[in-house]
Amino acid sequence: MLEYYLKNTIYILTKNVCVAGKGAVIVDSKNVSLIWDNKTIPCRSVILWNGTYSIPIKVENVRNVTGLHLNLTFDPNVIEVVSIKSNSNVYYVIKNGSVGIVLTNTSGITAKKPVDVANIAFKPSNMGFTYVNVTYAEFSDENFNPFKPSLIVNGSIKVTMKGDFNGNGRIDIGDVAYVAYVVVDKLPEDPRADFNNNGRVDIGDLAKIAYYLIGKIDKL
Ligand SMILES: [Ca+2]
Ligand SMILES: [Ca+2]
Repeated sequence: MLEYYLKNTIYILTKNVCVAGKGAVIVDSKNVSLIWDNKTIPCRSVILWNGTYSIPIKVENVRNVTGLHLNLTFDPNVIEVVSIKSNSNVYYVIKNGSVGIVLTNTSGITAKKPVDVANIAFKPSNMGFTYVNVTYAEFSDENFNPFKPSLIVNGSIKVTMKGDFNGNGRIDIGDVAYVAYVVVDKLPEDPRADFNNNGRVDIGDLAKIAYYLIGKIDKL
């Protein structure tokens, strides 16, 4: 029993969260995309700049958890946290760069494998990178005694501009050249460069970013 609890984990946005293909490609007039940086699986969802999106807070290896108290921090210059959603009873307070969360579950949360306990709804604020760190976490067990998770895995969110492959915050000739290299297979396939949404990076995508750079088209 004790060993079971020793392995319990809380985490945000690990490699399991963001699978390839999550989030259909959606492009808005500002040509801005948001990329979830999960470190191991490339996830290149392009989403609306002014939309609201969510990342899950997950737990695993827990049994009969009756409550959870969390504090998260993030860079408010990169994202704005809008709300915390959960199927459990949830209370939260959003401050500048942090969010405090209390949730209770009168059925008890039991999970060997990762399950969502809440979702962080956020909007991108600016291009950039932010960690989403768990700075405090405590569970309540079936006897209402608090205990700490044995492992905490922090998350991160990266907001980038669509087509900015060299990461300098603007579309430039370097980005166009990058696509040219992908098209001729001198660089690996990169779904971020599929601007015409036909499932592959081809000459049409190269033409699109080239025309965007010289102003023939106004949307990538
Ligand atoms: Ca660039
Ligand atoms: Ca294409």
